[in-house]
Amino acid sequence: MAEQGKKGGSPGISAHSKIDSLEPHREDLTGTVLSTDQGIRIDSTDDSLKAGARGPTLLEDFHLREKITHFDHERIPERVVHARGSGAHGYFQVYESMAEYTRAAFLQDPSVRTPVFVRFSTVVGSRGSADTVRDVRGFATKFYTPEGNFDLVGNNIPVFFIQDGIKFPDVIHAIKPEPDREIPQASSAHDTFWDFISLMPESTHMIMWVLSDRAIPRSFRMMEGFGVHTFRFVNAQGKSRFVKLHWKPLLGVHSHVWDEAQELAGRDPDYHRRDLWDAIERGDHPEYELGVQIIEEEDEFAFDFDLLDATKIVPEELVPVRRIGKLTLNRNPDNFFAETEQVAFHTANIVPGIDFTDDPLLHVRNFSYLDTQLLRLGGPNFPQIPINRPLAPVHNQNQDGFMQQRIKQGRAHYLPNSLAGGCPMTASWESGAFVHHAERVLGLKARLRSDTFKDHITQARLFWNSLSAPEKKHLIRAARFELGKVATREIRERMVARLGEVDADLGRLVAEAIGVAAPAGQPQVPSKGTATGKRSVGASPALSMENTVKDTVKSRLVAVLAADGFSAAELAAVKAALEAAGAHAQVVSTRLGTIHGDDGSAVEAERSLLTARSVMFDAVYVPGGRASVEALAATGEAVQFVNEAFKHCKAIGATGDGVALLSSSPLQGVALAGASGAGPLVSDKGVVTLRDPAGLVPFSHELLRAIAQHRHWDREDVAQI
Ligand code: HDE
Repeated sequence: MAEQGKKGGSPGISAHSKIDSLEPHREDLTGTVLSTDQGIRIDSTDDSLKAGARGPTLLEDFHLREKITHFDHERIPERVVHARGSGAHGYFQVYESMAEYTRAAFLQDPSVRTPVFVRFSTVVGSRGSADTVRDVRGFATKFYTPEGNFDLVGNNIPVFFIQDGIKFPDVIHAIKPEPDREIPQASSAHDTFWDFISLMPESTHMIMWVLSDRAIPRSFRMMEGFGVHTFRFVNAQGKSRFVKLHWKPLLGVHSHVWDEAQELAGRDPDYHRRDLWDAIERGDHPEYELGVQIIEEEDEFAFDFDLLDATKIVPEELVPVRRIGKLTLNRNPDNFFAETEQVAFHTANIVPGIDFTDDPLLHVRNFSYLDTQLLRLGGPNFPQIPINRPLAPVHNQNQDGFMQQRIKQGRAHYLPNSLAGGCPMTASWESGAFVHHAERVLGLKARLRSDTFKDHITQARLFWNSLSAPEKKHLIRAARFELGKVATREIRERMVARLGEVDADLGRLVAEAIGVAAPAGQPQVPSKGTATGKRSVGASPALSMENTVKDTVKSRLVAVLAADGFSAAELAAVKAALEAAGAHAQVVSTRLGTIHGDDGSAVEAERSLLTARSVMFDAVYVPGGRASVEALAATGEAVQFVNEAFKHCKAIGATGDGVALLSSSPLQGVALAGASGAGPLVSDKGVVTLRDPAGLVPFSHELLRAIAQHRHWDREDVAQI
């Protein structure tokens, strides 16, 4: 297991592991000799074969031709959606047997670690587009279970734009760059998208999510995942129940602010990919709990929405999410192309014990993924690519096709046969076969939409009503931005009318910023549930990110602004406290390299004010030391660094003379230590300052608390974002 050793080991992925099964395909070039693809050793790869040093290149140079030809064929088509992605390996472990609900083998035994590969993605942008754009994020997980691969191909938003998959090409054509001018890249803020949405009432709930902070996550490690559709769990006795699947990140659900996300798209377009990679390399393994909402079949019609409608959630307050296991991502891919690019997820990759419902979005997906992969991966043998291979044995009579890797023996490639003893034989439910749930189906063949799918406003309003005041403000600003980029006035009018249906204030506040009349106020109609006696809620606290995990600084990045002459005692004490709590402190200085403290001690400045901006960090700390603070203040960039962190509502700390750097920046309305009347330790709106070095312990404690809050929205009253 040389590879495992190289990556520092992968706890949990041992004997019966994906790495083991892939090992023959992994290649370490260390100590090898250069050869052609035919295994011929090569004497030089720096000069082509020529007739004389200045003469023509010869066709005879088979090494040159092979090398260039292979290069010419390196690209494969990018995914038609979700082209930009980042992957990671890990494992899943169930907390306790779920046998009562499902016979799926990987959900039975808490001692078993099932290997997984996860790919996170944006939806709209091309492969090279920026990570931090406003968009839905894909969260696709391949479980390599002993019964075959199970793919949970989810998103970080629990609903979708459309109810029937036949509309998928339309929504994607509308949101992708406009076909005549091929702009904008990776953005929904343009006419065609909002034109389509304004004519599609069923998208109302989804666009509330897309306009919310959920669509600009701080990290893949800090977002939820959702299976979106209602699936089935089926137990060994064949009893079926409905199930909604969730991923709950242990670090909580956190987002960027819009201005920060936009700046990052320029300053570090790989921000999320880098964040995931670095976290795993550092040992900050992302963790998510698998949550299930289980609904008895008898309750299929108990709610004020249809369980088959992918534009609806099952509010957690109606059906609690039970956390049944944990996903841990602990290993970066060895090769982006071979793994992250070639991985092929498919909603129809399902194992016994899990099954589909009649969600019309899901049914189209069950067709689409295989179809698109045939094109993208060049033929029907892509399941044989190492990252896609199941751990479970594969035996069937599929044969031939481009890039066939298997050499099947024998001549009876058909069933039934007698020449091969009837093999491979079929199995039964009892012996591990997938047997489709025997659902009774009755209906007229017609292009229809169920009446139970036709309420498009109640849950959009539920989402809006469940947000905190800052989240509402952000959503309004997002709508102003998106619609403000729409040139066609009628589209803007139609959209504010729709937003006004969700909430009159929302419609009015957006309208007034985008040059259209406020929509006529809509009466707050009670939800259908209230009218029909079905199960419903008016607000769902689980939908607000305000109620997420806010008690940890684990894996957070804190910039320490320091230059020669910094207070060594202050920096050391605060850095130690941050690191003890699981955060990471990085010194940012006027230049890279070693800088010296006031006692002559040395620290390494890993980043400079030229290469690092506050948007790349979760918080800022400025230690004292007059020379250090004066050198920083002289650059202007350090002041901008602090200002921006303030504007983006991040925790800021300063001790001793470091407080002076804060005083030189316009942190409006914030009390600082040592300012007239303020005491030695002051904590105000996430800005924590200390004049008296004796108080470093309570200071660090307070700074950690401020960082754990993630953002201090109470500043938004004074800062224009
Ligand atoms: Fe996808 N989707 N999708 N989608 N989707 C693809 O498959 C499609 C939908 C999702 O990291 C494609 O291999 C249709 C919902 C993720 O490789 C394609 C419909 C959800 C990924 C496709 C949907 C998703 C994809 C493009 C409506 C959340 C990336 C390349 C019926 C539950 C997987 C590919 C990865 C990728 C089709 C709707 C999630 C074209 C037709 C709803 C995370 O097959």
